[in-house]
Amino acid sequence: MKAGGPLASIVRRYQNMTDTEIESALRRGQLSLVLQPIVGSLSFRPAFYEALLRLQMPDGSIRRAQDFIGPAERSGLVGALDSRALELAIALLSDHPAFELALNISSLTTSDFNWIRQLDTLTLGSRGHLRRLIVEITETAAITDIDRTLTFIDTLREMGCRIAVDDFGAGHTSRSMLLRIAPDIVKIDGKFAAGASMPGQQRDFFEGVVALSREMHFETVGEGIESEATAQAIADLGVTYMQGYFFGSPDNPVAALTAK
Ligand code: G
Ligand code: MN
Repeated sequence: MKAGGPLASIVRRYQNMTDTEIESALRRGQLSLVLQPIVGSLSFRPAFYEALLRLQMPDGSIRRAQDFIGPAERSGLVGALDSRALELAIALLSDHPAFELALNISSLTTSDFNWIRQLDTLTLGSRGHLRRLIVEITETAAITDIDRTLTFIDTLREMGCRIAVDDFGAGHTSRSMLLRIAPDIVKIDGKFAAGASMPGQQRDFFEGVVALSREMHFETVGEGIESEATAQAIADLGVTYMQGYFFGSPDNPVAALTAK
């Protein structure tokens, strides 16, 4: 189809609409965090939660982060989104002293020291908050601007936060990058989960990451676990934690987890 044809105009309109909607959601406070449990592989009980951003549309429908982070990265709005997500996360840590949260940040934010300044301001340097915050970054983030990203990571760790590398193995997996980052936690991409219960490349990858992590004292999370059989197979491979629909939906409002 030639550029500027009917499809192009629909796509453009959709993206423009999304930008306006994101700005309006930011202004109106229509962003919120939902939580997905990450369970211990021995206890099968929640150890901490991943916070995921949701945007409420004027018609009441809810958009997931993956539907608006990409456009926001292209339009420059992602800094404001990550800043809002941080405010919400710190408020959650304040309201729920037993919670530990993993928060995703955009690959653009991993070189934005304003985000760290905001974290410092919001927590007033309180170690009690900072040590309950895990910052999830993606492998590709580190590759874009490695020196700045490593400084960003070091600063966060000095403040008491933990670092998780998200979706490890999803893209151009690089063990050397993982070793340079030396995260507290490696999250193994969900695409390897289903294959973990039988011999093959997926299980080999899993075993390799678990062995390396054990040697380097990184904790591990098996992502995308959707069945009991997969959960058992992945627990047997020796991961520290597990996450996926089998253990809990990524759509728990905080109230659902705290209501008795
Ligand atoms: O990239 P990251 O791992 O932060 O993305 C988390 C996303 O993974 C959530 O938006 C959630 O919808 C999705 N997710 C969580 N658990 C599962 C699962 O068991 N299966 C699949 N396919 N997706 C999941
Ligand atoms: Mn994540």
